[in-house]
Amino acid sequence: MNIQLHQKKVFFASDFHLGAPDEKSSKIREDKIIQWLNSIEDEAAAIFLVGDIFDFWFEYEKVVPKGFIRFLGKIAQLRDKNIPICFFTGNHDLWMKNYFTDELGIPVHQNPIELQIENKKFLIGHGDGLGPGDNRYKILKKIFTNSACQWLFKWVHPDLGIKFAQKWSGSSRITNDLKNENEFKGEDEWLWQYCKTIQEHRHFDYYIFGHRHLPLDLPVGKSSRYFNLGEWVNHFTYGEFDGKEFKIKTFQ
Ligand SMILES: [Mn+2]
Repeated sequence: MNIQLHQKKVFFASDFHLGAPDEKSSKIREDKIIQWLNSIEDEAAAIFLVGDIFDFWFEYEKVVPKGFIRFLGKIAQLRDKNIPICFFTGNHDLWMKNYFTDELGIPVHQNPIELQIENKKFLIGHGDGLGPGDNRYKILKKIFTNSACQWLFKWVHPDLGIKFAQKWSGSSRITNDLKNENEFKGEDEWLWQYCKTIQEHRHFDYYIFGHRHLPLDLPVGKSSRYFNLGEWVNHFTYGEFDGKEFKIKTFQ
């Protein structure tokens, strides 16, 4: 995949966690996200939404979860203006299938993708399950992505299935994450380690990940950086690439 900028910019954001921790605060966040999308739409060459956009998402044969209607409307409007949008699944919404692709022409990536924008090489992904550690989650992810498990879950009535999933998600939810994970762990930042490992045999100018909920801008070797996009419950951070430089910015 190759993106031409034509004087425009590419934008990146992740971890909106729409739906969490409750409807009221999610609505306020949703409004803020729409304001951000309004503010960038005229200069957006493309928008990458890098996982955990929804705190829970599951696509049944004929049913998708209620809610987020203004966000979805805004996304649809941007697509109708022909602005490319890319979704990534995160660990909270890894059950996205082809709904967004069929309805809106938005590709949904389950794994990191390589991308060239102007003359810079990007590796972009949510970041869950990459690098060392996080072994409990790596086992869970095997279960969550198992097609037999998904098939079984799909036959639970959505009113029950979604309620159960939201309870579960609440136990690992952003509020918990932020309690324990809001501090920079130095050399133990496992996504940073992951970038360094990749960089040993391949070169990317920019490694862009979410999942960590902490905005980061760290060197990976001499001419390469790892950026973490932060999240939208407390930080309201996003990435912006103008063809020359990648920056983490805060939406006010
Ligand atoms: Mn997240």
